[in-house]
Amino acid sequence: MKTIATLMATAAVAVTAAAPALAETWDMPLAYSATNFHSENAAKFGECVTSGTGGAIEIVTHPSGSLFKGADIKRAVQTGQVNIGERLLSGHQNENALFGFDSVPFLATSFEASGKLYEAAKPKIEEVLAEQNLTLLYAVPWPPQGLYFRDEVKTVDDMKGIKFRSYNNATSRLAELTGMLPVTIEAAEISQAFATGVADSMISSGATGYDRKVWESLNYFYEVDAWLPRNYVMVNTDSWNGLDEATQTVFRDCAATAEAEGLEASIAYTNFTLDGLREGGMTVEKASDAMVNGLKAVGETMTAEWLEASGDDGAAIVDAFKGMQ
Ligand code: PCA
Repeated sequence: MKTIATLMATAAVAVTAAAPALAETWDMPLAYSATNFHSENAAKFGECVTSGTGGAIEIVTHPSGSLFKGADIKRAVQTGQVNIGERLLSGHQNENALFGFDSVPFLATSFEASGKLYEAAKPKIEEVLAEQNLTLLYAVPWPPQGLYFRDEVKTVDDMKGIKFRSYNNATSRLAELTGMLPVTIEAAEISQAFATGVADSMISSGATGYDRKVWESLNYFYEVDAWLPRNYVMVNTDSWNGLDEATQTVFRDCAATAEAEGLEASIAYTNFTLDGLREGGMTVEKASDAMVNGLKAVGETMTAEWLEASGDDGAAIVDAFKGMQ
């Protein structure tokens, strides 16, 4: 005959099993503002995991670098200060040139090419991340990168001496090679930087200019389609290994959806945001042949430098990508 105590213990176990007693909150730092399409996509991804796990894991996104600044997000995930986060992949180019595969000028200039380049690079990038206790979940490209200026610019020669906001090593190098003066500033802070004259130009997507309302300070956007950098979502590998298989499957499925929907949003945003810049009063046009030719020369130098810095692994990525054409 069961004692009261046994009955009570059994009931307690039943309650524990039914409710998500092990419910955990996973804080997810994001570098970009809540209104940015990557952040909106990450929020949807978070809801997908939260509902898919029946609330056992609740993902809470923290946009605009509010929990960790962009430059600190990877370290925070690596060291387990948070379980998950999103960051611009090429932001880590200073650690390892391979992370900059998607910011090599004019290597992949369309969504289609950028998808192939990512496919070519992904195994190596996953390996490098794994060595750093990080598991890659999904990655989404930004729209093609063009040049923003306060004043009209016709050629690369006109760029000399202009203060330029950079977001990774490649953008700083582009500034140096065109005679501009780079200063690294997170997207979340650019509106202020332009308003106060800390910078008068940048390379970025229409999406970021639109999201940050840069028409309040800048007047020209030249479509260059120099490259399409990616944001990626990473999980701390110890945290990942602590998840049971069913939970990992929920994460993987939500990640696949986020990757597909994020890409769609990025494609849709390309023209939508360029129109938005025009509505804001900016001149938006294709870069002139003279400007493109000057940038291509700079791009060749940068490509050679990247190949040298990334060694055999970088060359293998480029070869694999070219083999897909
Ligand atoms: N926006 C990000 C990176 C690339 C882009 O289009 C930024 O400007 O920080």
